[in-house]
Amino acid sequence: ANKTLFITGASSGIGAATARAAVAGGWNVALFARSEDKLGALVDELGDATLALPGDVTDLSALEDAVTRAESHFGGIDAGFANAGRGMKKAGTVEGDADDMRGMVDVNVMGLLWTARAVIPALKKTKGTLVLTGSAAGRRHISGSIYGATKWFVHGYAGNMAEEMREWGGRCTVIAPGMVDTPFFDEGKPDKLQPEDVADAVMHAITADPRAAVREIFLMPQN
Ligand code: NJP
Repeated sequence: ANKTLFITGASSGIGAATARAAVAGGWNVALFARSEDKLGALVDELGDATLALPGDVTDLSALEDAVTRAESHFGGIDAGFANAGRGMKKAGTVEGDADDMRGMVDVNVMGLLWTARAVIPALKKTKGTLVLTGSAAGRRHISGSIYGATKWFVHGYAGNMAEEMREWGGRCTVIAPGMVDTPFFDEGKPDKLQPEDVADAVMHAITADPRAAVREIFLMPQN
């Protein structure tokens, strides 16, 4: 039977590109994000191998319901991709909008933890792989203090989870991309990764031979 990947932030950018790559590789894909219309368009494009599961990653019970639906629809979940994230226009501790700051921590930190909490029981049944979208900004210090700090959290969590999941045969990968050409950054820097480059890295992590744990992939634009 085909394997199944559960993706958050599936409606756009890296998540949508990963859904396309996974379907092309023979996987089923459960698509979780808030934008129902965009998930619907992706299901129209990719067909029966996909399932739209609209919801917000800050809502643990919405994630748990989505995982239950994906498991019963596809017969199991072999990999999870906690990828939903948001940035801030002004990310300074004092300059940034207070509600934006709270919202970003809620999505990038709590949303990631809720995704892991919801999907891990399913991954335990398949000895599956959890992939997290970190960032180059979670591997080095940048100006824009809060966004980078949320991504340092992702990297710290990923290392601990790799050890924790190994106890039952699971794997955890964190992907640290530099700038990617998605709606996430509106400023026009010329040299960026394409979302397909990150999708390739995710596919590598989840399809690696079970004896190999791909713990971290650091991906930068070459030019
Ligand atoms: O951005 P974009 P990316 N609940 O805006 C979803 C990281 N990253 O693909 O809910 C559920 O195209 C949103 O869906 P919707 C970045 O930090 C990027 O670039 O429908 N989903 C959409 O599908 C993030 O972790 C760069 O609005 C929520 C997706 O998140 C990841 O890559 C560099 C949500 C965002 O798609 C994907 O971002 C880097 C919520 N509450 C790391 N809030 C880069 N682009 O340069 C948002 O190092 N989403």
